[in-house]
Amino acid sequence: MQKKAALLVIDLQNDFCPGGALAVPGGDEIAPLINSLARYFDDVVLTQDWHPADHTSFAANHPGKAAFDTIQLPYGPQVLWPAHCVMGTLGAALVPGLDIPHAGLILRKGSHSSIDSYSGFLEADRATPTGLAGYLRERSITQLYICGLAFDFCVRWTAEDAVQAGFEVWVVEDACRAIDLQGSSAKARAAMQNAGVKLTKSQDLLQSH
Ligand code: VGL
Ligand code: ZN
Repeated sequence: MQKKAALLVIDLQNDFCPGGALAVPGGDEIAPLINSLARYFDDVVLTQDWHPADHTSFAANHPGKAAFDTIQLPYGPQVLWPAHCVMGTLGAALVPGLDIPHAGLILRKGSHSSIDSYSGFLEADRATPTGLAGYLRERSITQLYICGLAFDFCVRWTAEDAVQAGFEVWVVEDACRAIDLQGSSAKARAAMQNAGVKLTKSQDLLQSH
């Protein structure tokens, strides 16, 4: 079978960059590198975290709770975040430095009020698919290179679900940045490796082309 690879760029949005509502340290640094990587791929998918204002992941929607607390929801534990990536706002927009005009799909996720979705494939109830696996399969894509924000949340969940969905998966570590909440970055690395995700560096990817 022919191997065809796509690049997934996760949540490169203003709110995840310094000055944004849920800033990831160094989040603004990786756009130029990701633009360079994207030139090696015919198929590029961008994801956008895209929440309604009443989203269940926002601390402000849970009286008495604070940002970064964890609560129990019907589908399991949920970290509460500052309100971020509210659909249609400037904070939810892709960062202006992203320059990938040939990206074929912008996939929005996390748009159901009562379910979060770190993963680009499956929402946090672990039952509601976004349609991304079908899109990729229909285009005969078997390999995925994943980069973006945040390494320890949306990149991690997307990568693990991608392996589950049957893709061969690499995370390009230097083209990611992490939130690093209570060791979540190291935990994410170990969990991804356990799940069969390969960690790589942009240099290795660029050299192999
Ligand atoms: C993300 C926390 C909440 C991410 C999204 O893109 O990693 N993290 N929503
Ligand atoms: Zn979110």
